[in-house]
Order: sequence, then C-alpha cells, then structure tokens
Amino acid sequence: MPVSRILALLAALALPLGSAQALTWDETINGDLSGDGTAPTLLGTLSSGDNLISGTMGSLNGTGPLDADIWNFTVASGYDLTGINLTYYKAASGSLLNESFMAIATGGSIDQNDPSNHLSNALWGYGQDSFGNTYTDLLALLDAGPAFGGIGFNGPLTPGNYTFWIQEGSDQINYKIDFVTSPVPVPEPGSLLLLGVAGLWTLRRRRR
Ligand SMILES: [Ca+2]
Ligand SMILES: [Ca+2]
Ligand SMILES: [Ca+2]
Repeated sequence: MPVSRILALLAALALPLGSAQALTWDETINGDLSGDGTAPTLLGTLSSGDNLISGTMGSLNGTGPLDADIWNFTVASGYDLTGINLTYYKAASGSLLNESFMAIATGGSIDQNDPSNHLSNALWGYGQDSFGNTYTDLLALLDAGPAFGGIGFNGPLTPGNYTFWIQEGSDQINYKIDFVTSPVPVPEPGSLLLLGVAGLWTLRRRRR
C-alpha cells in the first residue's frame, strides 16, 4: 500500500471525534442540572478537548432548598478524561473560605446517601490552599480521595460512563468546570516499525 494511502486512512480514522464540536451545558441557557442522583442530566459523549459545564448551586445564605447539580457523561473509547478543571468559582456571600462537595461514580447514577460506591469524593473551593485562591485541579483532588469513603482511582479516568455530583450546603456558588478529554497515547506506526526492526536485530545478534 502506498504511503500516501496509509496517511489518508490514518487521517480518516482520527477525524470523527477530533472534529466534534465542544460540548457545553450552561444553566442560564440549557436549564438547571438535575438534583437527583438516580436521574442525572444526560450530557452524552464528551468531545475531544474541552467540555464546559457552568451554573449555580447551593442556596442563597443557606436558606431555602439546596440546589445540587448532577450530570452523566461518557468518555469515548480511545480517549481518557485527563482533566477536571475549575475555571470559575464565586460564592454569593463573597466568602473566600467556602468549600463545596463533589463526588464521581461509574455508571448512570450516584448514591447521595452512601458514598461506598463513589469512585471518589472531595471538598473543593476557595479554602483549599488557605490563601483564598481557587483550587483548580479537581481531578487531582478526586485522585487524592476519596475523602469520605469510596473506591478510589489513580491517574486519568478511562473510557466509560460516569456520574458527577456537586453540592453546596451553606452558600450559593456560581461555577464553571472544564472536563478535558485527550486521545489515549498510542505508539506511532513508525516507532512500532523501529521497535520491530530493533527486536529482530537483537534476536539475530543473540543467535550468532
Ligand atoms: Ca443548578
Ligand atoms: Ca440542580
Ligand atoms: Ca488516587
């Protein structure tokens, strides 16, 4: 097969996910995200790169019903979830000590009463570094957890279906979170070929 045809085939394989539009959910446009762990808002398959979720949760001055936000998403095969980055976090009270709760579970629901099946959970918000700065790397916080019981995980989250829950108990929080997916690194065909050649060479040397 000519090299040009191989390159064309590789480009075609990379296209379907790479060209997808970024997924966004903005509560001011798309409506409040579900507060029910057994019926999360279904966001579908995350796009390659950035996926932006923004909204409001908790309650003003801790009074009235607490708004939890819970959503379900899929990480496509061939991709990892490599980042959950907090890009905006503001408490209505102006507090810089606020800490909210988050949890993630595999599958289509998350238990809001029993954390034992949570993949992880942790606190997040301004309080994390004691200097009033927002702790932005939520995936690292979850990786370091679970803080309240659960299963635990290490490194990027592999392809599959997940449910994510955020909750605030004493304030109203405006937030924006970026879920980042990246192609799973695979050895390039060229380096595979080199490995094969090197392997043969080693084998022949051993046989001499
Ligand atoms: Ca909300
Ligand atoms: Ca909600
Ligand atoms: Ca871990």
